[in-house]
Amino acid sequence: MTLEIPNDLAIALEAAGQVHLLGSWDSLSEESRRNLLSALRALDLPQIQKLGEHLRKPIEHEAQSFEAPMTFPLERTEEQQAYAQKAIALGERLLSESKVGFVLVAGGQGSRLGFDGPKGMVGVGPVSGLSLFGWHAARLTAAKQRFGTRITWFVMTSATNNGATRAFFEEQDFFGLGSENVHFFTQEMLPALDQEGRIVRTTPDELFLAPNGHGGTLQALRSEGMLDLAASLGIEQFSYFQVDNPLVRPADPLFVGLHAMAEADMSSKVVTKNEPGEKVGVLGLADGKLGCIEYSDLPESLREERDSGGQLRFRAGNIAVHMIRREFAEQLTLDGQLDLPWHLARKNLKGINAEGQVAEIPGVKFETFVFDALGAAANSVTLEVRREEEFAPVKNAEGSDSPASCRLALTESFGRMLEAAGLDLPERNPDGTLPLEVDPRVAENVEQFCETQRQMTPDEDGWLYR
Ligand code: UD2
Repeated sequence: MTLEIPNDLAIALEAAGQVHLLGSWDSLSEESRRNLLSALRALDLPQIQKLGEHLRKPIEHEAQSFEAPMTFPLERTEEQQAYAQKAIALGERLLSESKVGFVLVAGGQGSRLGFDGPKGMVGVGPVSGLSLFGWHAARLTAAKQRFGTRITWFVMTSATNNGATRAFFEEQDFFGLGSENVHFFTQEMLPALDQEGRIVRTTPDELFLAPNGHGGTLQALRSEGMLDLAASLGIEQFSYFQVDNPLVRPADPLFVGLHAMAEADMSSKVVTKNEPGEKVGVLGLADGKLGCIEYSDLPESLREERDSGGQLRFRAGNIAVHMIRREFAEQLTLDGQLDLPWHLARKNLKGINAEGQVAEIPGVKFETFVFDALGAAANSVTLEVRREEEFAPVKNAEGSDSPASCRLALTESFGRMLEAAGLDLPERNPDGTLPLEVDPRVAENVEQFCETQRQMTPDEDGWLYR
């Protein structure tokens, strides 16, 4: 018996303005019909209607007032130094009691990099070639060694890279962390729409789906059972970080402690913006609400404005590193209520047109952003950290924020460790990097490096401390 379009589905699609999806039905094979039906059944049509309404809305309301956030600065008064010491002690205790769980967001596609696979598989170790996932795992192993913390690692993937990510972790034997301590969860995918609000198809039986943005982490933690799991393990706080930055410190006792001492719901690390034109979002208050103000949303006069110390007033560059109280994530996602604003990315999408031909279709992808949850936080800490020590993201194939610039930043940070310990630096490679790598399990900063008595292991590609 040939498959036919169920009546209820046809009516629902018609009502939602999506009947074009059935346009090629008569020419589809049985298998394609089955595929299309299961994709259509999975759609949340009321939600898609809401997304369509966004397209028709006038340009979003622009904020009227902007304020810089209070930050816990790098240059500290004596009082702040004493406070930081207390925070470190508290952070170390919370880590040693395994009250912190680690959330890595790795659901986005590595397409901007031109890499065909999960971005976390990209190798950035200057000597070892260690992958981004491998760096994060090494930092977590280091935390296990330093604080005796049990590592619980929540890794968010999306349908685009879930299989490949899991396969890579298995192939790497979970980097020695134990498969029972690594919990994969997947974020939701959303259909992309054309400018009239119709769902784009990539083939006659496949919809154009894209991950719903890192704001989807919170809902996915809930719907995939991670919040319950965390509660059952006694985890009170989540340390949230992105896959693209191997310099991130997921287990930083100062950050954990400051966040906990302030009884904050959600906290952030920031780096000082290099210059007014640097295109990073800055943390700040827009109309009194804390969040990340996109470069393009900040009026030019404010982008340039300096405070009495001569520093940019809006300089708190967002590096997407947060502490999130577990109960805050629970409250935000209670009964599926999470209500983060939609951000629309308008792009030409490769899909099929009304005639069934492959074409570039002017379309829109919808995402929510995790930092929009800051606006709901009763308390929040903004901690300033050194860019050269904690931020070297891999975003582009070449130039700034590329694997090459990331490797350079890594070797510079290792070079500073050697210099502080009074050791000679090896000769630089032609690309300017040092043939040098310090495993995070040996040291993650100058102080730790100076305390170690490790010998360098010569490797065919350079010197490796491990
Ligand atoms: C993000 C921030 C920017 C700054 C910067 C720091 C936004 C809009 N901007 O820029 O303010 O903090 O990072 O590096 O976020 N991801 C998912 N699922 C998704 C989308 C993204 O897991 O649906 C992950 C992705 O794997 C990556 C991270 O989120 O780890 C950042 O995503 P991005 O590269 O799209 O963000 P970017 O570079 O525009």
